[in-house]
Amino acid sequence: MSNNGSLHVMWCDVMRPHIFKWRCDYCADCDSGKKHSRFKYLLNVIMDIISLILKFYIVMSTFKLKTLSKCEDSGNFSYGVELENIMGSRGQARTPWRSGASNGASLRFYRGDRLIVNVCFLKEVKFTLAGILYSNDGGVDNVDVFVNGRHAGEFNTRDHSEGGHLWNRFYSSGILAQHIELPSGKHEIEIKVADSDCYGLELDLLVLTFEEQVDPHLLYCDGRVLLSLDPTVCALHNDGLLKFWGRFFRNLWYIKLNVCLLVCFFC
Ligand SMILES: [Ca+2]
Ligand SMILES: [Ca+2]
Repeated sequence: MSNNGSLHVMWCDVMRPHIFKWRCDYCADCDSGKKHSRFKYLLNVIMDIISLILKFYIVMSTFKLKTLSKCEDSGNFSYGVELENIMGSRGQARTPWRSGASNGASLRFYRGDRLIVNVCFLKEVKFTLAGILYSNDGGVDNVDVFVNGRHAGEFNTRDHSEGGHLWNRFYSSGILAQHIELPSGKHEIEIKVADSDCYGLELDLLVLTFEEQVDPHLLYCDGRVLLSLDPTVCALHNDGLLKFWGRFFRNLWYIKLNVCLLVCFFC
């Protein structure tokens, strides 16, 4: 047998183990003394190496899954609600793309803006408002959180600026409220910007941590955004000119101003 044939036989002896079952035909050919071209031999070596890499990847993935299940065994089940999705499609003026944000986008909010997140449970639950991911580039903002109309927690954003670069850097508010017990049914979580600078802040993700696993498909029922009736100049600018005029007639402050101007005109 030629050197090439000896190599084939050696290869078959080494690779005969069952982890390379798909190569059995090739090895059987080798055993029978059938010669293969050098190209075919190298091709099979490359295929075996790719197979080894894939098997290694599968083993590592399995290890990761086990690590996750250990976290669940500790009794905590965390779920996140992407807050920009409640406003609508991503990439709009109020939902800018952010590479540093969860889901790749966040929700731009200003003083007086409110966000209603309705959550649904099939059974009684006990959970923690584990935090809200946010970004801020500018003055401090104050955010209140209510559960079914009752004040549950609040946080202040970091007061610093780097010329706009910090909008893509997201921080956690920290735990807002613990040991919240709610019966089955629909419940309301409200996030309100109690105060802000002109530029407001960006809300990214609301994180809830439960003591027992809940159905993630039923957790978020629906939500809505209630924009401030007294928006900051930055909010008006961000929403565009048309929305500006829409707000002009809805806004109480402007209505009062118009009434004063009319009174002055007729006097
Ligand atoms: Ca701010
Ligand atoms: Ca997000």
